[in-house]
Amino acid sequence: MTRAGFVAVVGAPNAGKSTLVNRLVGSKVSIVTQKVQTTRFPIRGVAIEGESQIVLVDTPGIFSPRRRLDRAMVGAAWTHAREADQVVHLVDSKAQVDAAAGEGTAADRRAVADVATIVEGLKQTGRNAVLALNKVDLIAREKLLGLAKSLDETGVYSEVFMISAQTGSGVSDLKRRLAQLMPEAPWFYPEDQSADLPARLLAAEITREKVYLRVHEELPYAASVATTAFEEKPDGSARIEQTIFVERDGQRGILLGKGGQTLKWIGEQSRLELSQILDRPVHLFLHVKVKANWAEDRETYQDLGLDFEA
Ligand SMILES: Nc1nc2c(ncn2[C@@H]2O[C@H](COP(=O)(O)OP(=O)(O)OP(=O)(O)O)[C@@H](O)[C@H]2O)c(=O)[nH]1
Ligand SMILES: [Mg+2]
Repeated sequence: MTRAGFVAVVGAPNAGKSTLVNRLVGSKVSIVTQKVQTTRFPIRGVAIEGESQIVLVDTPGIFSPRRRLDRAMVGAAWTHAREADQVVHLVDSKAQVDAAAGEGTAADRRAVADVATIVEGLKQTGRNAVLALNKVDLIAREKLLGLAKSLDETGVYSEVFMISAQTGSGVSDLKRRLAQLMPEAPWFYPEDQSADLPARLLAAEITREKVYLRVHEELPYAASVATTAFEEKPDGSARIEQTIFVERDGQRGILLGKGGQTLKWIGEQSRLELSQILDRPVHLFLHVKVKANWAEDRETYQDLGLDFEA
């Protein structure tokens, strides 16, 4: 008898959702950065535990949407939460505890508001979620218990786990439990498949991560990446062409850097990781284009596969 099902991982920006999904899957399927709102569209990672296949949907952080893209991301996160067999609500416990003690940053206070929004949303969907208190490596245990208690009192959680997605602490217990919660069903994916993200999209995500790593101060969310060509060569290598879109001319200069050094670094890092992930030599060609308002642009959603209404 096998089991298989979908688990939506929801949570405020920066809670550690992508880190958790990568850890549960055991390989990198979703990019992780220290910036909020890194994940822009739902990414599926496939984890296996015993006879269970757990398809994890790493959703964009749920937050108060402003831009069109943000609204589409929030909508996608809730759609997945409603359709999944189980919902895991991941909470950055450090941010919650700091904000409660009056020591938090503005981002921590926003995270508290986001958690309240998610609790409300869960109440409305009328379903229980598994609560996973994350980043327990950063806080004292007694503070954690208070947080667990107050969240449990909302009545929307069926159970509580305390984990560190980063160190892995507590994650195998959570994984075993999710495996039990999956319905009896044949597996959805072959055993050796860990993600169902198309290679073009994954390749674009890897480059976007490098852009963020290198120029996140100067280009907050101002860049998007599209893979424009992806060819398998007869010699077993892959030839990938990508365009990085920025919103203004000045940002183009920042991305290129002095003598093109910044773009060169981004290309080199991305190429190294892509050849590891794709397990073959990669020839990567990056272009930079200015496209004002790409975040308001309809094509952006179609490219990302986000449902879009309104
Ligand atoms: N100390 C610590 N840091 C963590 C843990 N889990 C994640 N992080 C860090 O938290 C930051 C955000 O992690 P992500 O996995 O990108 O968070 P996310 O929830 O996917 O964020 P968005 O996609 O922006 O919504 C990164 O810097 C991670 O390294 C943890 O258990 N402990
Ligand atoms: Mg993420």
